[in-house]
Amino acid sequence: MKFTVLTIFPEMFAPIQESILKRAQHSGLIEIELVNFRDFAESKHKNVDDVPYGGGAGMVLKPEPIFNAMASVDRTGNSRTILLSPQGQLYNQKKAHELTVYDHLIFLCGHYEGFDERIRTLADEEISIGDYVLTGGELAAMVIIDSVARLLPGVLGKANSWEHDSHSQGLLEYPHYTRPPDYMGMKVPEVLLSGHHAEIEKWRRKESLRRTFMRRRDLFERLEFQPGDYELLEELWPECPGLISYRHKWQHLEPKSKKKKSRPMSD
Ligand code: 4F9
Repeated sequence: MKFTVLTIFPEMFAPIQESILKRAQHSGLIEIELVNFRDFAESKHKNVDDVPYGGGAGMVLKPEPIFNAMASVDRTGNSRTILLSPQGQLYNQKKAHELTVYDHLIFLCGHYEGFDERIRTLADEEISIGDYVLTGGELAAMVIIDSVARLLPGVLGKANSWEHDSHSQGLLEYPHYTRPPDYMGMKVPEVLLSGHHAEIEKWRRKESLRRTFMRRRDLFERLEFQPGDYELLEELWPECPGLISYRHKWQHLEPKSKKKKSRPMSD
């Protein structure tokens, strides 16, 4: 996948030239192209901003440099142009997966107090990474590039190693442990040392449900439970204050009791 970023601060993108994304670029899995739209400014002073019509504080990004920069971007592939702004749709893991279908993501990074409204017509969509204001769209573009790139086949070592990530099933991740089994009296749960894979999977699912309930009630309320969750939730509710009030949401998963039908004996 190719990522193109239109920014007046290309040097800000050093963090995504390291580690896993560095390797992914060297192996050709991703390409990151940085376009400095100041290079496309028309005035002799290369200014990219101007005072707002109607007055007011701060400067506004001019349309010409960004329109000219966009015209220089090769958009022959299946591309999507994204404007980063606090007024966009809220970003999440589902959205990251949705963006993996494109060959080319193009990011428009605003700065200063705002941008000329006509710049919005260049974008297919507008995304916010959270309800706060940044000094510009660059950090938001990096967040999206990082979270999308790691979902692409081959970027993380093993294919689909993101499947157990927090949020990928709408759940938070279970706790992880490595050696030693007892560190200063803090013990690794016995089941993880048992080698009993089915029991380990059940424990992990139960702890994911517990964590999601305790830490992210909003996510818990939107969960679609699986049949195997019945047993885990029935174990969990006596251990989790407040969970009992959600019991109606898993009662339909109660396994049908397999009563043996009484049938006439055939001697
Ligand atoms: C962009 C904030 C995306 C949150 C862009 C100032 C921004 C932002 N998500 N803040 N410019």
